Amino acid sequence: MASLLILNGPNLNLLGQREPGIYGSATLADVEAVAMEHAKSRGAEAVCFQANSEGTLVDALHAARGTHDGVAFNAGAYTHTSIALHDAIAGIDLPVVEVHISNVHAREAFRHHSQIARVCTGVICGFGMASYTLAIDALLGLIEAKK
Ligand code: CA2
Repeated sequence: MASLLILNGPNLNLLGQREPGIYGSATLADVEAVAMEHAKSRGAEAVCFQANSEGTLVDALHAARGTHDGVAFNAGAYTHTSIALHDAIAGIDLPVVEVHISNVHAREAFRHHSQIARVCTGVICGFGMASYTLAIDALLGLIEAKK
């Protein structure tokens, strides 16, 4: 059974508590429950983890190697700043899909550039909570095609 890591970065623990106009009203627990259920319905497993600090996210990516078959990663604002996350993704030899709830390209200019997209397999943004289920489908398609 394929195992996916659903990794969320800084401030995503606040989902559903503020800015519902941008991020919707679902909480992180809701997002994680939908992701786990969706993976299960596809015969796979989703394991969820959230951290606010960059180093903990680097550690989570390193630990994914040999444990999971792919990662759906919403790096939050570190997407736009973190070379450390770029290097961690480049170092793990796993498919990583960059995920965003909002359409970052329709927002402030500082959100238009991603430091991690270059080393991700693909990017999904702007579909609200469905960005995660789309990322799961994309990863499972890749994993299946590799068999
Ligand atoms: O759209 C996304 O998923 C983002 O990754 C969310 C990040 C943002 O920095 C990225 O540019 C795009 C921010 C997550 C913060 O989420 C909050 C939710 C509720 C209240 C405050 C922050």
